[in-house]
Amino acid sequence: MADLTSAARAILTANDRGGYTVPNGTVYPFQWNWDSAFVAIGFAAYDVDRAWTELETLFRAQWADGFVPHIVFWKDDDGYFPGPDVWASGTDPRTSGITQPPVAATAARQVWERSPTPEYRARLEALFPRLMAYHRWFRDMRDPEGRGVVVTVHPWETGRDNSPEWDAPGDLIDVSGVGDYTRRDTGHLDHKMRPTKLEYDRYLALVQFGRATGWDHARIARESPFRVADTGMSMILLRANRDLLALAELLGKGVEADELRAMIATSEAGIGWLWNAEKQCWNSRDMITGAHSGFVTSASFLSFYAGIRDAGKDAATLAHVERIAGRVRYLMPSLDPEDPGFQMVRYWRGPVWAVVNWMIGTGLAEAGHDRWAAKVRQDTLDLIATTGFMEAYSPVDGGASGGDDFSWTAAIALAWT
Ligand code: 9WN
Repeated sequence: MADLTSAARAILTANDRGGYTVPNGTVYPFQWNWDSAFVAIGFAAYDVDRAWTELETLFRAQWADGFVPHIVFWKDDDGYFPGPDVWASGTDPRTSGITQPPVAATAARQVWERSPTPEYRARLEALFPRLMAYHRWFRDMRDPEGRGVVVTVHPWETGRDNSPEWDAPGDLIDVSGVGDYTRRDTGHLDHKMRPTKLEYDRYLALVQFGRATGWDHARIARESPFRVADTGMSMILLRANRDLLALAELLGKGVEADELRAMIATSEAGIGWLWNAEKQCWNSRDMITGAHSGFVTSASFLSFYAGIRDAGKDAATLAHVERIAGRVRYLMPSLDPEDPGFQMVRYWRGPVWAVVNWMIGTGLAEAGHDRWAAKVRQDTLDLIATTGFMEAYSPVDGGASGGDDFSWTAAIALAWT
């Protein structure tokens, strides 16, 4: 374990660009939103000051309306496409125009609880209004109907980029005007581990759509050809709202605490819309057609993390865990291994991701499902110890998927050892 911990620290050190950490030095040379939140949780295990800095740097890129981008382009680098010129955010620093799963408030609480000193309380107090503004932005821009879910307008926002959950909703995206472009990801990595050309065309068509609106988020929420209630982001925001509420109470922020209680109540009342009664699983739903995705993915297991306690749904969800555990060596595959589209090394269509496992395992432990919580944690640590700090792993044989020396995988090793 000592070796794993020091190797994990070495990766965070190598990927530190001064105040923020790149997910991986070659493939992803900028600051990513939810990566930084997990990285802060990892830093908190041994350097709380640096953990706060990671979050503070991310929120220095927050827009005036509370939005926090999914990528911050602090420095130029040609190694990634699409770069800042394609996004054309018009902001300083330059950023993307979409967000990512809001893990930041959960990370802030984790960091705070590692070292609740007066010095860090001051930093928490300074960050709190920014976190609050981010959560209000989600409420106002991404749940305009008050359904208690998060409506995403881009697969990249979900962090589960090529999940099959986005296939059918993606059919409505017109890719005829996308034009030529050169991908960089397939220059660094085996194309079999990456999204297809059609998926990239869709990603870029949505970037072009957002850019044409001048990144007007209200308009994008109304008019985007891709609007999906993502079960992952919805569960993650519900959890983050609970964590932010705990911080609001700690800081004596009564008005904000009431606001957060209202957001939580809205989610608790509405999130059941994402329950697929036929498949007996949590899944995403297309806002345009109302259709359930019908896929059991790793996001289907985030309900425990979200703090949802429903005996019937919990039992059905645990039955899926048991069934899947009987099919693969390592939990939790990003797609049901019995699905015909399961591919063990293709990104979000099969591989295990350490950060999702951390959320699933944390939720299972909090809900008292100790056996499964222990397995998810141990499988994650076994994968890391055997294969290295990879981007993701085959749930079948533990082989590598994607890049190596990954910051958020190192962070989870630190959080869990
Ligand atoms: C697009 C950085 C990011 C993660 C995402 C993961 C991958 C980017 C890409 O890498 O997405 O945001 O270009 O493939 O899917 O979850 O935040 O690690």
